Amino acid sequence: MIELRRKKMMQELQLIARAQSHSNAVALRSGDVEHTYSELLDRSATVAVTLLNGTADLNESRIAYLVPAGADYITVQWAIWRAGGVVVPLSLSAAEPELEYALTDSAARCVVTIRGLADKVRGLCDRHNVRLLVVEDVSDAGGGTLPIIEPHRRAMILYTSGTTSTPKGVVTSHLNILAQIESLVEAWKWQASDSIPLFLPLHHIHGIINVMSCALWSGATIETYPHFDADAILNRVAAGAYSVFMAVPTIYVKLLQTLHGMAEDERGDVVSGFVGMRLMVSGSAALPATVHNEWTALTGQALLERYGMTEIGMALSNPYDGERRPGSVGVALPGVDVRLMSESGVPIDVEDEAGEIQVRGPCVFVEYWNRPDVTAASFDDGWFRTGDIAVRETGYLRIMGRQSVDIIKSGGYKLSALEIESVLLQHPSIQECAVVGISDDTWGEAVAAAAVLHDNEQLSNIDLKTWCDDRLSRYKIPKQLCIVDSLPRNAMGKVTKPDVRKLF
Ligand code: MLC
Ligand code: AMP
Repeated sequence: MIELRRKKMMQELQLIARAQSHSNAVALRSGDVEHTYSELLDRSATVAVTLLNGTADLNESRIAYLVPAGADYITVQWAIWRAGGVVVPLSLSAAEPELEYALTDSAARCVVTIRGLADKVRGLCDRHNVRLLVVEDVSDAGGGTLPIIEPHRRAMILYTSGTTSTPKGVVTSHLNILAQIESLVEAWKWQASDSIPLFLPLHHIHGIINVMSCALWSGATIETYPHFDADAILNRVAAGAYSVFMAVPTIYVKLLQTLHGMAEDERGDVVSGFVGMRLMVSGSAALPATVHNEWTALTGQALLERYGMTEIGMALSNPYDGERRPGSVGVALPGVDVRLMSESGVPIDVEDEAGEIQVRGPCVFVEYWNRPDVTAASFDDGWFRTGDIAVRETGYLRIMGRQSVDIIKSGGYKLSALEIESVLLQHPSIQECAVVGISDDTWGEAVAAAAVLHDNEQLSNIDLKTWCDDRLSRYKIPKQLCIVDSLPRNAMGKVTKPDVRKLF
């Protein structure tokens, strides 16, 4: 019997086998409702059988899902994996063209959603002949066999904006995901007794891997929020509900604003809640040293800043034990090789010389979906080229900037100036435009657009925002618009983005 059970465990994906070992522990709390690991596993097996629809294995078919954080999200993610599919999480804030792009680019076979969101995707599914499955409608048909999934198989596609005008699908295997989780669990000492709030979006690696998957791997408890809600989160912090906290720098800026606006006794309770945590992490964008220091002064907690990317998981981290240096991203995480490469293609082994961060190891993604040329160009002799520039200062890496002027990091989201420009150019009044990121105390960088209009046309920022609403996620919409007679260009006729920035 035990032998049989062990054999079954070995056939399961490791993430699922780990969840089985946590059986009756609380995996998830959403409001007043708690879900054990066993409940999520049972439900995911039922949804997996429904997804299989009589077939033996989804064989890496892409299954997209539009599901808010909560029991259904985990159920659906595990179900797709257990049925042999590749998960394609969709953004809850995406506009219809963005959803359509993810569906068609990944050639998704099915979209799974909840009743409350079905209308958002029904038309798209009909148009593209994609099966629509509403998770609440799945009932237990009794039994069914799940396939054995080899860990080298593809597991996930996350869409990332960058140096191309359309987002790229970053493909990771089960092995990649495992390596990403195990590295963080070891470095940050995740434990079954941990409890963490989850308010980050679940179509990006920060929320999916660093928060959700590491917690579930460890047998810890996740408390989900439908969206970032500073007051609700701080209430639970004051109640001592969490041992670990992970957020992007913008969230720490917003929490500081909320804390400063509180009455002193109320703030005291919240600060006690933060003081009691064993770990607070910041990442996805540069944490200004001023914010780091202000946070420590107010809460006594030294934020642990780390650096990562969709393509590689997390690569660098300040230490769990030891100096956490403001403005620095620390050293390579366990199992990750990191090097700095000079512009002339020579690895840098001295301090204080800037070079590109390149990363190697089992955490590094498989490929960009259907883009073999872009994938090949992203590697240098087996090392992934991040496009981020850093220097080593007394052992720790400090991020200096990015190679591309077309990447903008706003509130932790990576945005492509080229993608936003290509949408703005569809506006009937816009003849030419250039999108840049401008420095912003809250967002890190804010999206700004300079535009040349067709003759006799006028365009206000408000009108542009309204027009963009159906076409772009709201966080991509320019916060500033500057109408100009012509865009600044160099002698070759190329728009000079540093000069565009000076317009704002
Ligand atoms: C919201 N808004 C933004 C924005 N988020 N504008 C620019 N940039 C953003 N990131 C806009 C909304 O459109 C709205 O404008 C207004 O701000 C208020 O919206 P909100 O929804 O109330 O904002 P809020 O809930 O406070 O959201 C802020 C946030 C969110 C920081 C919680 O942006 C967020 O969750 N960011 C995290 C993204 C993330 O997980 N990145 C990780 C990528 S992985 P209007 O005009 O419409 O009213 C990665 C790898 C790694 O980077 O290393 O981790
Ligand atoms: P994404 O492509 O959305 O996964 O974002 C990855 C990018 O976020 C990296 O290439 C960096 O530019 C940026 N990033 C992540 N963490 C940090 C950090 N701690 N400091 C500065 N930039 C960061």
